[in-house]
Amino acid sequence: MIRYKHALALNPYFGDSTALIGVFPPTGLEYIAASMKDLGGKVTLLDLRYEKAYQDPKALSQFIRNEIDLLCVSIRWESRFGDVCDFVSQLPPEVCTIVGGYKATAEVESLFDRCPNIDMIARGEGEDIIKQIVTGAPYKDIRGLSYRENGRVVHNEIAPLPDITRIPFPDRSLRKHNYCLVKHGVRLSSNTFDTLLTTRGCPFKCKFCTFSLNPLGQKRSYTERPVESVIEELKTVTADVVLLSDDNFFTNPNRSEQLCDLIIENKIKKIFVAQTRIDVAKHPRVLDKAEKAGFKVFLIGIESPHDRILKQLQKGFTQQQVRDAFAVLTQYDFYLHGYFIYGNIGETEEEMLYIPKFAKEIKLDSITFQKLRIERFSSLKEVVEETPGYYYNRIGGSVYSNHYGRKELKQIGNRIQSEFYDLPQVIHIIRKAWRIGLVSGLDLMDAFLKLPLLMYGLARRKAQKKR
Ligand code: B12
Ligand code: SF4
Repeated sequence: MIRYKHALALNPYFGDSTALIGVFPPTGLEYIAASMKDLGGKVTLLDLRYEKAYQDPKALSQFIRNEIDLLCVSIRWESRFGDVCDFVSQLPPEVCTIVGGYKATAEVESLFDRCPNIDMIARGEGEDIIKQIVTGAPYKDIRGLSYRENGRVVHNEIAPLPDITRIPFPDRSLRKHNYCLVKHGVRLSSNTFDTLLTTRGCPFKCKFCTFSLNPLGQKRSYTERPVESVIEELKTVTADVVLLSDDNFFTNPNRSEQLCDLIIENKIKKIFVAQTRIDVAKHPRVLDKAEKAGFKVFLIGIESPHDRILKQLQKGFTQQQVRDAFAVLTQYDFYLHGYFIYGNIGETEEEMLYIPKFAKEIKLDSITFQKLRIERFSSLKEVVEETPGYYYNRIGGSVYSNHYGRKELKQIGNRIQSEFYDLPQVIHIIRKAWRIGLVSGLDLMDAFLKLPLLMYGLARRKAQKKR
């Protein structure tokens, strides 16, 4: 028995702070919509970042009351959690509402408390759960489900991780618009964007990372989709730029090479952005093929220039190995972006401030750097708790110490930012992005003309923040 006629898959995030992330679709929610789609009823997908009229909960409620008998909401991010709860709690209580996502799983109890209209929460990966719900399985039998019953909340046992080789990939025909790079209401590139997931999980065990854990703390075993299915999905992608959102696209270099071959063979012309480890530099043949297949941006987890900290984070490589890898990677025309972590245990100010220097030495084009954070299932949690003088205020929050509190780390962060992003670096970034075809001359001219609008948007956001 199918339990719904018309389901709404809702991405409830909107507003300036997620404007940049508006560039990518809500991948997890699209997987959920695809899993329900062939089971009977109609499915509508609404991404509130692009649906101004429905950012008003009254207007959205009206639509839901008129049309919808199953509401599926995705709550994924730490940021804006409070706003999203307030929004969801205003939606019609009479419509069956199920919520899922990384953050929803971590906050099951608090979500049920804050949103009395939520009937169920799918914990962890939700494809199998949603299928059972819509096909009428008794709630008590659905593993991974938490639900209300007679005024209390029942938590069923943990669900096994779904087999990704048989999960349908996102159906892009459910989208109503293209995903674009918009900042403060100003479109910054003529390119359109999409994401594609070819694997789930990661076999490495970096100590700070919960990427490869699902939100229940279950280690996500590294699983690959068949390459034929990836190519089939890729053929449905109309966007110009595709983020391969695998934790590490090059985990299995033979498979990556095979995918590159198939992209070339099938004449698929896209700009690919891939998350990777430095290990990819050991495979020049894969790099050659990746370049030919249209890979242009590598997002690389480096984390620290210091061997002591790399060891502490169990990153699995040394500073010298990073240097060796970049000596290879910089031979290619890839745009190289590095991720760093600062404020690590025992790290001095001088060591933190070496990040921008090191990044320039190895010729990274751009960097992002974050304070060390503690996630619920991170194995660093115990280390911080056992180290005198170190503390964190909340799960998901940053680590501070008696030496480096919030203010000190903010100042250090500002210095890393200004020392790396000086004028020559900014000019280098623009020139490189233009040279390798990430932005066109027209985009640059257009962005220049829109500069006043952008500044206005930025000023307005700053003013809103101060209020
Ligand atoms: C790709 C990615 C990105 C992309 C975004 C791509 C996109 N499509 O949105 C980019 C690079 C932009 C990004 C940015 C950030 N990211 Co990110 N990202 C990821 C990554 C690696 C993969 C996400 C993904 O596609 N997963 C695959 C899908 C299928 O899984 P899913 O989204 O969880 O959905 C499943 C379930 O949650 C559930 N589900 C989800 N919704 C629903 C709804 C219903 C109704 C049901 C039943 C089930 C359900 O079922 C889905 C299918 O199995 C994850 C790590 C990971 N492995 O998940 C981190 C992750 C999501 N990111 C994270 C973070 C912290 C960030 C940043 C804040 C980092 C930063 N400081 O800049 C930013 C900012 C994002 C923001 N909005 O503010 C954290 C989130 C932690 C949290 N609770 O906030 C994660 C979990 C990594 C981590 N462990 O630290 N990210
Ligand atoms: S940091 Fe990257 S390589 Fe390390 S465990 Fe996480 S996803 Fe894997």
